[in-house]
Parts: sequence; structure tokens; C-alpha cells
Amino acid sequence: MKLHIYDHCPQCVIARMIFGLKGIPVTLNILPHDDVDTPTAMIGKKMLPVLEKEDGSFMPQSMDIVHWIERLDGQPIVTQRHNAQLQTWLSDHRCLIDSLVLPRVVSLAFGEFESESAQQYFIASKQHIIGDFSEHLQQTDHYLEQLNQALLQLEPMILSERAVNGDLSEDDFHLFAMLRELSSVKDVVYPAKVDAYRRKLASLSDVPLNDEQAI
Ligand SMILES: N[C@@H](CCC(=O)N[C@@H](CS)C(=O)NCC(=O)O)C(=O)O
Repeated sequence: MKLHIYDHCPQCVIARMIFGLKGIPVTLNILPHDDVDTPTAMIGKKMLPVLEKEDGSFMPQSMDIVHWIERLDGQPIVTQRHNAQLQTWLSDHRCLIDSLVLPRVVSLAFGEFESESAQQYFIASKQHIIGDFSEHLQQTDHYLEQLNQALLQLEPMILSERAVNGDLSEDDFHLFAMLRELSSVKDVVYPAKVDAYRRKLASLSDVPLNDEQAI
């Protein structure tokens, strides 16, 4: 199977995680961010992740991919556990995280941004949504202050370093994908349990953090 992704993209991380967690091999294919034709030929629009199955068919939507892979061997590992408070935390901080992450990822060594035109495509489309990247970068100290406070609120929700709700659940896919996005941002202060969780999930799901290239 082949998983078509953008490396920086949280929904693509969600889809990647299930392969690592279940030890199912998959080939990752990182598409240039300005390649509209390839995803459109596969699913009718420019949106990743897309799973290319062994029979040549294509499946979009990160959580659909998770559930399909999850059921493949008849040994599901994702429980129905759910923490509504965590879901609220994630949605409450979506804007803050976009403001920190999006202006940075385009300058990092992600395969989808190798060409100048791919970078420009990303910058134009995301600035249209969140506003001028340089203005967001200027507010880094203020954003980091808010984020570091928010991470202190997150910490008590993490019940185990292997699973936020104690056993693996969909919440882990959403939370780890967000923390993996954040790993592109330098000087984030991770409370001990949050740090242990993101490192353990990176290892279990075989999706490396971006700490080393964070800016
Ligand atoms: N509901 C979809 C959303 C996927 C999604 O939003 N993908 C983004 C990348 S993170 C995308 O391909 N956007 C088109 C673009 O950036 O041009 C899923 O969960 O897979």
C-alpha cells in the first residue's frame, strides 16, 4: 500500500500513525504542495492524505484510513474511549497552533516544500486563511506564552504516556497529530507528562517529531 501525504500535515500524520501502531508496512509518497493534478486524478480534488490500496483503489479521509487499516487484520487496537474536555482543548487552541505552525513549516525541510513554487502555493493559500505570516512570526513570544499555559492545562488529561485516555483511542490520533505539528516550533515548554507522551507516541507510531529542525 502507498500513503500519499504532505509531511507537515496533521491529517496525514493521523493516517500514518495507524500503520506504525499496528506494524503494517506502507510506502510513504510525499507530493509537492503545488501538485494539484495527482490528488485530483486520485480522488477528484486536491486533498491529502490518500491511501492507495493494493487493488489500485484510492481512499481519502484520515480517520476512514485509520478505521480501514485498523480492521484489516481483525485485531482492533483503537478503543471507543473519549474525553470531551480534551476535544474542547484541541479546538480551543486550533487558531493559536495554526498561527505558530503554518508560518514556520514552509521554511523547514519537508519534501512537499522543496520547490519555490510549492512554497509560494502554500504561503498564498494559508495566508488567505490566517493572515500575514510575518505578522504572526512577530507575535511569537506572545503566542508561546499562551501555548505554554495551555500545555499546563493539557498535562492532567494525559493518563498514560502510551495513550491519553489510558487505552489507545481516536483522541490519541488527534492529540499526537497536533503535538507533532507543534514540534516544528522552537522554545515550546512541554510539561513532563506532555513531553513523555509525544515522544512515546512518536516512537510507537513511527512518526518522528520535528524538534531538531524547529524554528
Ligand atoms: N478531512 C480530511 C482533511 C484533510 C486535509 O485537510 N488535508 C489538507 C492538508 S493538511 C489538504 O490536503 N489541503 C489541501 C491543500 O492544502 O491544498 C482528512 O481528515 O483527511
